[in-house]
Amino acid sequence: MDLKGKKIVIIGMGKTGIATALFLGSQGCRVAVTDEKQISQWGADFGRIASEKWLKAEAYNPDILNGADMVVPSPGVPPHNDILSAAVKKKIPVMSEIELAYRFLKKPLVAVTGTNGKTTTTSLLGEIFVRAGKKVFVGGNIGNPLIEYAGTAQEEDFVIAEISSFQLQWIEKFHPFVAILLNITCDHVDYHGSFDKYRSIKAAIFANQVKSDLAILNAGDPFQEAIAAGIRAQVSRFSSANELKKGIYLKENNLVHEMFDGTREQYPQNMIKLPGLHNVENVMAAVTAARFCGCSRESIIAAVAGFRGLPHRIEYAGEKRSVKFYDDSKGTNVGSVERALDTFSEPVILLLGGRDKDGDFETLRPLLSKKVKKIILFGEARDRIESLIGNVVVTEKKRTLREAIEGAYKDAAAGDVVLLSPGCASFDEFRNYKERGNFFKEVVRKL
Ligand code: UMA
Repeated sequence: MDLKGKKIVIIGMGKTGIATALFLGSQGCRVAVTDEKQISQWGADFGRIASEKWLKAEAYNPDILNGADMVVPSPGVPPHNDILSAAVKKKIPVMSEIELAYRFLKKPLVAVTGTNGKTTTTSLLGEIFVRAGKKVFVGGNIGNPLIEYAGTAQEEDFVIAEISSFQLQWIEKFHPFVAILLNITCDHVDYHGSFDKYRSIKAAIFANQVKSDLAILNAGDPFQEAIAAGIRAQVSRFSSANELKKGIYLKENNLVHEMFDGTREQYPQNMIKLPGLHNVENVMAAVTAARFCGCSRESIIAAVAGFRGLPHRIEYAGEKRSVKFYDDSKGTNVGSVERALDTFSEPVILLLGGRDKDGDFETLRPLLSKKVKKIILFGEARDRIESLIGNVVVTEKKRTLREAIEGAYKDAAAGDVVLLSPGCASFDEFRNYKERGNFFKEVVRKL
């Protein structure tokens, strides 16, 4: 793809926008950048490129499109954004950063998407591949944009990338060698407009695959079963509930892998140190991908056994007066709250709230009656969530997360679990879910 001399517009100057600008600058493009925020609040690295001759910062309006050959929106810029809509109307090509990166990628790509478990599965795959003696770049939505890698010498054997629905929004040829769709539950409706749209965009991860590629599907998801027939790649499924003829499933404390060549291999379930059945599914998806890419069974077992999970994902945050605290701040949608609740057999005091993403909280009702002793709602979303599920179990409202934690501790009895699994974004009180999770741990420590 020859971009020399072209005018490319980048919307959003966060991590993705800055990395994309740097890459395009190195390709000889004229790069016009803009952001809804004041220039002083652009990403920390903007200073590195601010004085480059090929870069021009422009006002945040559709005039930036004059003479543009292409637009690259940052993932957080929704499709209904004014500048993006104007670009589509003017028929200026719009390409996401992962599509642009893909055009310059020389190494096979293992891509992981799904509503929940992406980061865990992507990180675990990285550990497995390294254990198997392969050189990898691990990136994408996990924190380091793929485009950063596209500009390097690309000496690795594989690229392993976490891919979000935001990034899949503007793809055309993006084509993973192995694509994993872990699960789909309702999320990001405020961004995509509807659950159906969100689902169909997730499914686009398989759109350009060919017969020699691998698509890994969750056998427990009716939507994935419905799209399976349209997938050109070989399909392998995983299931934590049922035996499969081909694929990987859980049976009598073993992960049984029925491979394409007719051989069967087993992995002990107790190699998995992460809590919950959802993590067994994440591991099953990772095993399938790793075996397809030539990692040995032994290296997989060793890497899985050594993998202790990631911060803010049902992370043990300490114990006070025999009350255990867990930080699941990454649980920003209803599906992840479900998964977190499934993990516990103890009575749970659930802290739910933050900035609403139009989550379908009513689907939690059966699980709440079964597992939750009390709900404490906090933040901007507290009134809406109360109107949806306020009558299931004892429910109380607090203004801030701090008040919610302190209230939970006051009410908790020995043996209870206090779980922060907010089901909402953090931006009403915090910069991101990490800041919220760290705040939770800090408050718990000082209780
Ligand atoms: N902006 C605009 N107009 C808009 C929206 C945003 O100008 O309409 C500007 C903001 O003012 C800001 C910049 O765009 O300056 C931020 O861009 P961004 O939100 O796309 O954030 P990046 O820093 O580029 O980070 C993105 C991902 N963020 C989102 O998808 C929201 C990061 O995922 C990812 O790690 C990073 O690229 C590298 O690939 C974060 C995330 O929350 C962790 N992802 C969502 C999730 O996992 O649920 C999808």
